Amino acid sequence: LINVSDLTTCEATAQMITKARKDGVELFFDRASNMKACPIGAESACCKHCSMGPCRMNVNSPYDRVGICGATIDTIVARNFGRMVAAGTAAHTDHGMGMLELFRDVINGKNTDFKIQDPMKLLEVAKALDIVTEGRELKEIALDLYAELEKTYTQVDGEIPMMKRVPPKTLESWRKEGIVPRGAMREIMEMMHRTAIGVDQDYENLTKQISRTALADGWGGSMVSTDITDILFGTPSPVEVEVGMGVLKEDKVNIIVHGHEPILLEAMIISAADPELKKMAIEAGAKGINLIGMCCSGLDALSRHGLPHAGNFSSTEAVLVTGAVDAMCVDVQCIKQDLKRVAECYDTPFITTNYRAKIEGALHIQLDEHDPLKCTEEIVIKAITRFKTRGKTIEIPRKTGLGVHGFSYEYINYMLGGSFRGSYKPLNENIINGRIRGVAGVVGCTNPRSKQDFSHVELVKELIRNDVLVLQTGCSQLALAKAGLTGPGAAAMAGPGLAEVCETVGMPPVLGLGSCVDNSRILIAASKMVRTGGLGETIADLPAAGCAPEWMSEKAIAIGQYFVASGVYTIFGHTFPMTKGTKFEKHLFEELETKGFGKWGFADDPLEMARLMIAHIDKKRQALGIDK
Ligand code: NFS
Ligand code: SF4
Repeated sequence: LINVSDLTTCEATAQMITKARKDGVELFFDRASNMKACPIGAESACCKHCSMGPCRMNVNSPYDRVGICGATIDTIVARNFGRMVAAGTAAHTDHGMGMLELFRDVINGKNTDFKIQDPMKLLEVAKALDIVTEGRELKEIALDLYAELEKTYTQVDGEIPMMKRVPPKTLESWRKEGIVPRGAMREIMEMMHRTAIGVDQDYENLTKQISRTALADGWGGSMVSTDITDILFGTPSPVEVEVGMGVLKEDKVNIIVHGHEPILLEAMIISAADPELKKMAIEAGAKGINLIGMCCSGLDALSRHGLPHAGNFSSTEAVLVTGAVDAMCVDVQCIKQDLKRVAECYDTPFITTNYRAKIEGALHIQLDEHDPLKCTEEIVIKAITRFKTRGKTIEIPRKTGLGVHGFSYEYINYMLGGSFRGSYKPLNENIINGRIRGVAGVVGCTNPRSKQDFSHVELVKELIRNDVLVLQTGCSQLALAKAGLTGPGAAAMAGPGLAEVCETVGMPPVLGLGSCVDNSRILIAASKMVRTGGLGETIADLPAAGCAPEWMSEKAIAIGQYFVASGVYTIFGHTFPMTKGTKFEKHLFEELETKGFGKWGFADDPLEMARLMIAHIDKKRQALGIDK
């Protein structure tokens, strides 16, 4: 067995891996060390798109053969990459579509448990999409907004609505390249079609559709999801939150919600506050109900309501090992199938709630969008019952990280500009005068094939030390939160320029923006920076870079590609689904930049990631003539 200290830098997770080994319970860390990655698959050099194959290429000499149909290595790697982007885009857009349907049901009174919490944001998004708002009822505007946003998914021709928010020069370059998305369903369908046997066999042409599909995610499905969720449940503003397994309470009924669509956790918040259920919990001997989020659903509720959060993707099995979880309920995405078995080992009820994501043998309680509390109340009751029969072997790691989260792009405006929905001018000015060297997005998953949290934390430390302001989302944000770097105190670790800005404004140098779909907040922030002026005309001109140091999901590849297509240099860590020395590699890693897009990068070491990002930021500063 591998040393626990080589698997994670999260103390709580380390403690639970040790306990699980003692308890004889296998976790995914140990499976990852036992499962050797296939060297051909790791470089994406195989194809199984038809039954003449599967065909394997030679990664050491990629051009020495072709597939049975004649497909070259570039075709094979590009097609595989395209299908990853299609899958990732499908995940984010299906999630966004779900939120949009909920919005429609709320406006039409089909769901009465929720109501519109941020009408101001509703008006703002409507105005951005040229919907008339003057002298009209909110409901009328909302219905128009629904109809407009539905096009993000279903439109077959034309440009998706959010293209109106793209900086004009960036949009112009997309039009020239023919990559403006029409509608997500159309783009995903075409991507799947073009990557089938015998269709698109030109890696440059495939790359165009790969970009178009990814843009339908970032500026489409994900962006709609973020905006609609803000409208329904409130736009985040800074809130102090405790993160880490120490948020579990020995004397309370602990319920964990893990997954991605905010509806389950929002409904759970209502049920956990229900006086009758609270009374039931107290009668069972508990001091109350302790609701906790994990992964992206948790990040949504953490940003909006300051709900405590137990940790990221690599800790979802480990948290069950505490024995203190009285129920874990899940919806879609990043739900490891083995959670069911680990939960069973500790007598924790494990419940799936979305018909799209059942787990063989697991209890399923369907959440009905029109009556969501029926499902969540049943889960709370199950958790209370389990609390009553809890075993004695509970072990809760003490450690938590206290930090500030919930930085929407609107709030960044307000914070730096002085008035709510004010301006990005102060941010741009601080970049131009050099106090802030540039902006970095550090995002994405954790992965058991790399030491949990390590690269996220070391990379961010190095960036802020060099005066780079860091924006965060996803499991990466939680890594930094647990490490205590999301509080204002972290300014002490920042370079002198960034520290000065942070102290003046009273903000941390690391701004947590929320879940993975909230990467769209970074796109809007970038767009505002361009529109504000002084930093070039396209997103590609900004002194900015992105990184997902420990990525694992296809969703991450879709996100990376929409950042690259939007103009951002994007580095992925530890692995990359690419055969080295191919033309497709050169295309993604070099040529796209010469066409005015961003480009992909790869690095294994966090300091190397930081070096590449800072060098890129400096290159952009130089091009803007602000390198002093
Ligand atoms: Ni993003 Fe959220 Fe985490 Fe990765 Fe999974 S939870 S959507 S995919 S693992 S950051
Ligand atoms: Fe092989 Fe071509 Fe079939 Fe792929 S599509 S499995 S390369 S024959």
